Amino acid sequence: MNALADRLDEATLTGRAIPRLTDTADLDVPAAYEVQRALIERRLARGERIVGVKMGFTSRAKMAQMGVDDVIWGLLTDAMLVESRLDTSGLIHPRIEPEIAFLLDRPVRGTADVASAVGGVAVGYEVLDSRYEGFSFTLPDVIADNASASGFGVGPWRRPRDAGDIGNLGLVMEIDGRQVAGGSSAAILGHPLRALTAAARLTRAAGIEMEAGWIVLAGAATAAVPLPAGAHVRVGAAGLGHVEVTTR
Ligand code: OOG
Ligand code: MG
Repeated sequence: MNALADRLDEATLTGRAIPRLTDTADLDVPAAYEVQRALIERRLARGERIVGVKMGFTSRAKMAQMGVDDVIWGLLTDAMLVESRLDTSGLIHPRIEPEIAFLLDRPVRGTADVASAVGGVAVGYEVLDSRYEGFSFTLPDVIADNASASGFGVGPWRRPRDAGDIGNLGLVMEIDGRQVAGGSSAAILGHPLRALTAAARLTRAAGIEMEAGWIVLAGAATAAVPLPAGAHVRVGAAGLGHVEVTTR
């Protein structure tokens, strides 16, 4: 596990893609999550802190884009949080996608009534950067690679009661004023709160407790698009406002 995690970690640090682990290693899903854990350990050893969970492949659009058909999860660290500017020069082949984000007000101890732990809802985005050549992978490969996590940003937090029903929100992503993706939050497992429940279930099964202050990305409702340098990206969700990022 450690040797595989080292390969992924080095690809992340150097910005150089590697062949898929499954080309040469026998890797099933449980083993892939062990590699993911070892990869996160390397980040923690460099002083990073876990700040949340990201869900992946919670919509058909994403599953179809990547040819994978199972919900996966990964961990977010403080170093991945993007303020409003992102230097893409150290990345391999970044992509960006719209997200719905939840902020937890209290720890989540079980899977019942996960919604009551939510203190905030926001529109967000995720920057993906698969460490694999050609952004191509099998399910165990992408799990080991921490679900392609690279960066993320969130817009203004709304209290859940002010956000209203988030089950069918229109999502729009623009790059330099041109719409590049659009969809509905209903595409996320039928309702983004289901992604939160799935996050609670899967992290719990892995012995991880979601803490107060953690952010959960529900998974993109649309396919991801290439993120160029020198671009201005704006992601909006009806009722949740906007979040913007400028790349260089
Ligand atoms: C894997 C990450 C998927 C999502 O929101 O579905 C994901 C990938 O597409 O490379 O973050
Ligand atoms: Mg995502």
